[in-house]
Amino acid sequence: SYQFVQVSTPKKGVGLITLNRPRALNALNTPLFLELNDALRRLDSDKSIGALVLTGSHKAFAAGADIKEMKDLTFSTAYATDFIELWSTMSHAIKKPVIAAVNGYALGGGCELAMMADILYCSASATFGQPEIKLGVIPGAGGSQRLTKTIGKARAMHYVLTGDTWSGVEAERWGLAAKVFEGPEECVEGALGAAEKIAGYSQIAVKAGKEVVNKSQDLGIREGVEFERRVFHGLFGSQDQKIGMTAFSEKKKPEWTNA
Ligand code: CO8
Repeated sequence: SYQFVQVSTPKKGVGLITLNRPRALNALNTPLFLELNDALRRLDSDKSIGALVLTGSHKAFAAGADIKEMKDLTFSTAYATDFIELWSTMSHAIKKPVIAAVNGYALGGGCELAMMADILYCSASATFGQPEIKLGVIPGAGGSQRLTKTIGKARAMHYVLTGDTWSGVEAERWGLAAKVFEGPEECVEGALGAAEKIAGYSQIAVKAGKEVVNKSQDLGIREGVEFERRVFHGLFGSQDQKIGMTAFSEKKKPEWTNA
């Protein structure tokens, strides 16, 4: 019953969210985000779902924050309402892995949203960019930080200050995208396939895997390795560790309990 997103479960254990505001190239406004966050939270708390895919149309993953909604915003309103806080649900509150399947434009907030996903896949002809400089502002949803950590300062500075775009092929070459596909259909299928594979593993181990990799973004190597070891130790308290290792020893397929 959403207006701006579509939700389906095209494969076992996989929740697919499709941004659906085609006339505005999926420009991200508040009503869309309220729906997106609701859909993300619902899928995240659904025990039958193990992984999520977020995509847009063939023409646009999302062409950025809605400029028309933003243009009259004042500092005091932005500050008082903590404008953009709404955007952080996917990166902070969702525990299940999210794969972004990026086709067409991923500009400004669209690029930032894609970078909030745990895994980013794209098609060769996808167009990424942080063109906020052309509007008299800068990235505001983590773009300057995530882009720099991923593709390095030299390239990030170039793209944030020029507003130039880069292709899906470059995104993969520079490590922003985990995989690049020939076309949009292959990209979405590839993301759904990976999500199905992830959803077939122990949800408790998948959650731990996502948590430790994300921690590497905030911690130094020493603390990060220590954190990983504690989480690794903790998994020996799970049923699925016993199930997984026993199944291997007995040459059987593990039947996960997610406990
Ligand atoms: N916001 C609002 N409407 C948009 C947006 C957008 N970001 N992008 C496209 N649209 C609308 C157009 O206005 C147009 O609507 P209408 O038909 O009513 O005029 C419709 O979508 C189709 O767009 P075009 O006719 O422009 O389509 P083209 O194929 O000619 O061009 C482009 C496609 C190149 C993607 C072009 O639409 C464009 O440049 N869009 C803007 C891209 C942009 O600057 N994005 C960054 C926005 S700023 C941002 O994201 C900040 C994020 C920081 C987060 C927090 C902010 C505070």
